[in-house]
Amino acid sequence: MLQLVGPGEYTDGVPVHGVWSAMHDPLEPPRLLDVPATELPLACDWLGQLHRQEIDGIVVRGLFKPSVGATMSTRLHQLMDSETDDGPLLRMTGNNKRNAVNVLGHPALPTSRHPTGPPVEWYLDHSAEVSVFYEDLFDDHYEFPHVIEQLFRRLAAGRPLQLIHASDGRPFGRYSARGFAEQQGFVPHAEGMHVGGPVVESMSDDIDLDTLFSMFAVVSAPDAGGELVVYRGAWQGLRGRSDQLPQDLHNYPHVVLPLQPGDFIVFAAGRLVHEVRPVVGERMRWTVGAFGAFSKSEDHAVYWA
Ligand SMILES: O=C(O)CCC(=O)C(=O)O
Repeated sequence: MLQLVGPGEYTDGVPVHGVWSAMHDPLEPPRLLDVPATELPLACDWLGQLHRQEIDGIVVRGLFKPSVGATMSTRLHQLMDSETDDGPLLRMTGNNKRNAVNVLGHPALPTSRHPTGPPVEWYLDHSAEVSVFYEDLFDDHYEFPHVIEQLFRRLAAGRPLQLIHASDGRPFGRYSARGFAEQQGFVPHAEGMHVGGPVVESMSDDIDLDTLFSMFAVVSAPDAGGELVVYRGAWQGLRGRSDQLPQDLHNYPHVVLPLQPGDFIVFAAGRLVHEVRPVVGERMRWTVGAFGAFSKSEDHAVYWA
């Protein structure tokens, strides 16, 4: 059964149902559609609704079997020990545990290594270097990028989702795998605060960066903690301004999402403040994800890592 999540928090993993008016009151918590993969309609335009800000996100439960996630997280653990000429393959993105993850891939957005985002050439070279590891990660029976592109088309009334390419034809990074170890998480932020980096700025003028979204699949869940919390109304959407978060953020309407292996989420991370609560226990939280945005013509969307 299709559920709208909210208001407030999940209780023991069970979403609280909400009844929504046609206009979304800014004091209501974010609106997330929550649907089992087995009950997805063959075609709908939920991503169009996300684009028009009628909803804030879509959670698809059980997109792949937990056993697929278990295989992927074993491989990711093995890759954590690999070295490249440039240092360890999986790097820490932040400089303290509360705001850091181990990442396979090179985010186009700021990290501790590139506080204003990586230079374009560096990003393209390093993304090509790590792309071979993804071929190993998603085995022959589970072609992850293909599954996501198909899912997107289905949720977006047929609109295609296309990987971004640089003007010389080189592909952007496709995905990054993010491993949150004990105590690691992300402090509250909205992706729209960081869109000024060189890689994002190099994107075609046809892309509407005010429609930025995040999407990721959950590969493994921690014993506790690691929930995604999405807030409403806490940021005015001033691009590139990261100093605007209210002190009393936790009083803002929000949803807390415990996510399980096999779940997939796409949400308006560009305009909505969100955080990942610190992971509790030894089991890592692994996700594989990317960022996306709609074209100005609204007839397709693009993604990159
Ligand atoms: O891993 C998560 O739950 C969220 C990561 C994040 O900040 C994003 O995808 O925008």
